[in-house]
Amino acid sequence: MKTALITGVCGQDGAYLSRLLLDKGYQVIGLSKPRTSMDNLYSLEVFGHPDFKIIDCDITDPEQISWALTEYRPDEIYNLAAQSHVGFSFKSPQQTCAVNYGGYLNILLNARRIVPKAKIYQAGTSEMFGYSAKNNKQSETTPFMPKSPYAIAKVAAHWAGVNARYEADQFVCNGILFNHESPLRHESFVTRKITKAISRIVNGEDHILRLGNIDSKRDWGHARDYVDGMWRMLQYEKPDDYVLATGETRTVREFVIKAFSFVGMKIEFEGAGASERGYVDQRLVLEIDPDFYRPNELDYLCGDFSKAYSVLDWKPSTDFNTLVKEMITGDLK
Ligand code: G4F
Repeated sequence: MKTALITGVCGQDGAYLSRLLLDKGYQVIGLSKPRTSMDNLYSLEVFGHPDFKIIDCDITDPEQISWALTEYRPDEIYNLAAQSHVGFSFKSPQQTCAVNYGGYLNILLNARRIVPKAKIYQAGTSEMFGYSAKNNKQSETTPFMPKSPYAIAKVAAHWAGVNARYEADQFVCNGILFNHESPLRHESFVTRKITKAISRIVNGEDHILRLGNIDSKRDWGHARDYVDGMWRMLQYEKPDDYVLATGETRTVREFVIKAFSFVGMKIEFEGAGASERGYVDQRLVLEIDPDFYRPNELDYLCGDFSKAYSVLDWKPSTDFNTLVKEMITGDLK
């Protein structure tokens, strides 16, 4: 039986990846900061599985990481723990760096000493492309020019992993993942914020959806597909870096329109910029709130996943309509 260690196990990706690995017969050791909600693990029936164990562990603490690696000696390590909010990283760059880079170094360096043969997956991000992303599709060869503290820390972690292959012969794969969503997505991310708000409106609440930049474009896929890509990276004969994406991009506005359409509502927009409003049958349902604008917005992302397709036989299986429908249906329930 293989053992996988997953940091950030309580998040959306941690829950889907745990489910996938348990179904493949792995023992899964999940690390999570104390007092994190386990709702996602319950909803996928991960928590309570005989081969699943959860450990309180903050990746910024090298002692705890060292203990977990010594105790469980994993074959595969998936580093999903992160301060993953791009907007918040502008307010807290040092904490973001401490977790997203420093925490990862704790894993990489302790693994080198304790389990040198362990295969490591590092959760990188399309945010790393930053200024390079200009109406072109981004691939593994597109330069990283990060625009946020979040992305800067992720770029540092990416290169630490690449260098670990040469310095210490560690098997490290960097996933460069574009946005991936699901009904388990936290509502601090825009897609879930939208579907949750719409479900409240449908249920008769007097709720107004307040958003920032609704014209930024994102390449949105389903998290379930992306965790399968993570696993495939570690099964391939040699470590490498891969983009996982859908190759399609849409504005936040298009997501809003589509989500409203699934509940039989047509949203109409009036005004422009921070004064723009959205109405359904003349009822105000959406306002722009500049508090959600980012100091340095990355307003276009669209990924080229052809390397993952040709090497790993990976491709996304959930289209945009199905994703939005699954999310809105989940929230209506
Ligand atoms: O949903 P978001 O917060 O996701 P973002 O910033 O693209 O980052 C997500 O995807 C990355 C991969 O590309 C991950 F690395 C990262 O950890 C995270 O999972 O924002 C999406 C877009 C942005 O352009 C943002 O400015 O939506 C815009 N937006 C507009 N109004 C908003 C809001 N974002 C949030 N979170 N909240 C709003 O009210």
